[in-house]
Amino acid sequence: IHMEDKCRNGSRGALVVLEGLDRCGKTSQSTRLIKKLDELGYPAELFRFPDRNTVIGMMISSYLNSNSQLDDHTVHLLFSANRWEKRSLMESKLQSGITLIVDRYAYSGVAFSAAKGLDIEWCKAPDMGLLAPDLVLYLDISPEKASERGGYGGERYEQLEFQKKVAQAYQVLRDASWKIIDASLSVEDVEEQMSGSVLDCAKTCRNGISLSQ
Ligand code: DGP
Ligand code: NA
Ligand code: NA
Repeated sequence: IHMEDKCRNGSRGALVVLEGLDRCGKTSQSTRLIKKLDELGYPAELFRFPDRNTVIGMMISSYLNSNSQLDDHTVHLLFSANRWEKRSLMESKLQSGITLIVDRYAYSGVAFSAAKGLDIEWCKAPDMGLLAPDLVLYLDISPEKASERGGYGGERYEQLEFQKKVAQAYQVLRDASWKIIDASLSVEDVEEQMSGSVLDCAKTCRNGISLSQ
């Protein structure tokens, strides 16, 4: 996905994205990372997509809860619009030195829609121009193992066969810059795998070195 480089020089926060299947543990890890960064003197904030608090986010939430039906292309564009509506806020936070931990981003956008059979290039287009992450952490877990975790099956996409397709789509999107995390381990061990690279990333961005490109 072609996304835009951020501030080219000067100190700034890092844009760290967590991706993975449903129930891979992203949400609890994001919270832990924020706490760790804060403790070490790196101001950090959590962003989560979809952000269900906006008008667009409420439409998405209703769709995910199967309270409304939407065409696959339409919902794809809503998810993208939901990221666009936070773009300038994210940019100003990064510029003011805040590191952002982002629970899902454009990769989810492409992976979940490609899993439905939509054309992958079509899926990438609306997210072009969003801010490029400095670090992508993929919390790797098998669809089978994720499906055994508590709370599974509550929303539209939380079905084993569909998640298998999402996992395949993520594999196509992955590149060498992604850090693959074994998300089948304990919460502590997963955090241990992630925190070093997140701190390095925050430090590098604070020192004014751009990581993307
Ligand atoms: P979460 O709040 O992280 O559990 O996400 C809700 C569900 O929406 C989850 O099944 C993943 C899916 N999802 C997240 N972002 C996107 C997106 O951009 N497009 C599509 N189609 N699905 C998404
Ligand atoms: Na979910
Ligand atoms: Na989540």
